[in-house]
Amino acid sequence: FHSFYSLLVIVLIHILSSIHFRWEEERSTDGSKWKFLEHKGPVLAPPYEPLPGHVRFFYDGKLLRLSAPAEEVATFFAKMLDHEYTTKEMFRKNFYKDWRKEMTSEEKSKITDINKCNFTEMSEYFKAQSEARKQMSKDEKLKIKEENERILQEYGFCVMDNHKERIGNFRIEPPGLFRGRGDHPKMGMLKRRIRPEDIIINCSKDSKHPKPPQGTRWKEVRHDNKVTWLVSWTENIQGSIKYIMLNPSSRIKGEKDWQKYETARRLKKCVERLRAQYREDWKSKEMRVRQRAVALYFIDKLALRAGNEKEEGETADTVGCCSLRVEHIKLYSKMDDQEYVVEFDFLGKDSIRYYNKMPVEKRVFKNLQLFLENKQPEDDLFDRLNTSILNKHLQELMDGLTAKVFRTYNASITLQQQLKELTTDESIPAKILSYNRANRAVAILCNHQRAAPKTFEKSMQNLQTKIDEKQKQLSATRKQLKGAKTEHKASHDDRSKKKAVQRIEEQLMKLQMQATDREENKQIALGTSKLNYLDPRISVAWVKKWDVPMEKIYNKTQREKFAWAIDMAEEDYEF
Ligand SMILES: *[C@@H]1O[C@H](CO)[C@@H](O)[C@H](O)[C@H]1NC(C)=O
Ligand SMILES: *[C@@H]1O[C@H](CO)[C@@H](O)[C@H](O)[C@H]1NC(C)=O
Ligand SMILES: *[C@@H]1O[C@H](CO)[C@@H](O)[C@H](O)[C@H]1NC(C)=O
Ligand SMILES: *[C@@H]1O[C@H](CO)[C@@H](O)[C@H](O)[C@H]1NC(C)=O
Ligand SMILES: CC(=O)N[C@H]1CO[C@H](CO)[C@@H](O)[C@@H]1O
Repeated sequence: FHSFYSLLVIVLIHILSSIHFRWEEERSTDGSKWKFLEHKGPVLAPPYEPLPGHVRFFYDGKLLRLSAPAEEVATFFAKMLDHEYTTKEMFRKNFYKDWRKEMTSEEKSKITDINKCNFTEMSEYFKAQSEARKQMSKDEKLKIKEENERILQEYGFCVMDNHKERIGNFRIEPPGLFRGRGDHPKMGMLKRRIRPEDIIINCSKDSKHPKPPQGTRWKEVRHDNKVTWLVSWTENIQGSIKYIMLNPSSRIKGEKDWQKYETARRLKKCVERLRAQYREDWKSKEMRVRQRAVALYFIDKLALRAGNEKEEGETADTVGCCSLRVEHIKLYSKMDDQEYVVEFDFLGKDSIRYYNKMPVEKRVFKNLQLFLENKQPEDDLFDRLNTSILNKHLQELMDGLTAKVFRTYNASITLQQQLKELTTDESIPAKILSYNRANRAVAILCNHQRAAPKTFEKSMQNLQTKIDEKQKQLSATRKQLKGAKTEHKASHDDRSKKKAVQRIEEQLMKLQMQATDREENKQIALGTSKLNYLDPRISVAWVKKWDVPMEKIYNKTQREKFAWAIDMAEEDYEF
């Protein structure tokens, strides 16, 4: 009898440990090994539809009929005519250069000056079209919706092993003009149409391969189960490879996301050791060790990028920590009432300017002086360092460590600290304002700036009008309440007026919070940090603790992406 029980226990232990083992194994594959993958391929951009005859293009005041290829590229410009971009020298120059490549030789000889081109009618035509779309009847709108749903059902899902998974963005971007962020040197260039011949498909050998449109062929069909993309191609502007992958809400993506934040959590545990180490290294006899240690200090304290992590276009002169040049920093042994101040000024990722003044420790300052000695402005600040050396060093310090992990760690811990500091038990709108402020602190840290939206002033005005109206309504209702009191009206009437005042006060407060939020957010982009750097488990825990509706913090797409964290629900989450 006894031996039966011990046998049972042994069997149970065995089963449990194998479950545990299987779970571990699944995690360690980092989600990117499938056995079976079947999908329908991408949805290509619709072909170009030539303009109707009554839409004319004028060159130097004279009517000119363009060939279809030249006309198509001209329409890209016309569609953006109201946008500030088309007034920028760089944009116009790049556009014109690429446009000429599409012209017939006759067009090339006629059109010699972009300033003599009149795109007005084209632009008006597209504006009228978009207006017409807005005015469409319910039935027409429904038809479009149904068609989109049909396409989603056909192309929007794949089968990966035994799961049906949503595909991320399965539509290939239509051709157009490249914008880029900031003052990107390639703005205005022609982003080419992607043809089937440009596209590589990755799927299982034994699956139904996606069919290219009739009369065309894919560039290649691969069967590589180590990658998670289904479709890839190379875009012509930066030469970067684009992918169609699974939707962020899919199992595999969720696991990757989870792992990223787990790595940041591991950094939290050992960051003090790393700091002690780099401080020690500031005193090293070896120059390369000192440089590495100062660079690491910048990455830790300023959340700088390592530099050329991704290949930027060769002309975009953007800089990260390792590629800082002498001209990008200035040293002040005293500035205002601070000592040892470093001033940074350079173009970072996406050509966004990074400007910051920061007091540093004396030893860092002395080291920087040393690195600057006998150098020209265009020389490298860290001449004994490059990204691969730094990354290798980070790997040695902690498995999986990169400069990005420091950003994730700092962003997440800053969010948590800020939330703790700012949130008070007030109304829901006040809590949301606190959350957005915490998110803003992180976005500033990560240098996620944006130009104030064009519509900013207008939308602020609208909001202010609403506030003024509410205020008027409030004082009117208050007056009524007072009048009722002096007239000793029935107490029932009194109570409902009091309620009305309260309700209006709440609405007014909500509007005022919105206005503050929008004003503070004028030049800051919250989306990037929310999506890429903030551990969603912090936000989820905060939402639960303070009883804030999840949809106030995450919109639908974000809720899908962070489903793994929302489901996980760790109470009282400590990062
Ligand atoms: C451009 O063409 C439109 C008519 O299509 C005309 O009204 C406008 O004056 C033209 N603009 C210039 C600068 O010639
Ligand atoms: C995060 O970055 C800021 C500066 O950008 C720095 O002052 C702070 O020490 C960092 N915090 C942590 C915990 O790394
Ligand atoms: C970085 O520097 C090391 C050593 O000087 C060198 O071997 C390596 O090729 C460099 N890597 C890059 C990407 O420049
Ligand atoms: C959610 O917000 C992001 C920006 O943070 C935006 O790009 C996206 O379009 C929004 N999605 C929906 C469904 O509103
Ligand atoms: C078999 C094969 O070539 N697979 C490729 C699928 O795409 C990735 C990314 O380009 C490549 O690394 C694989 O080699």
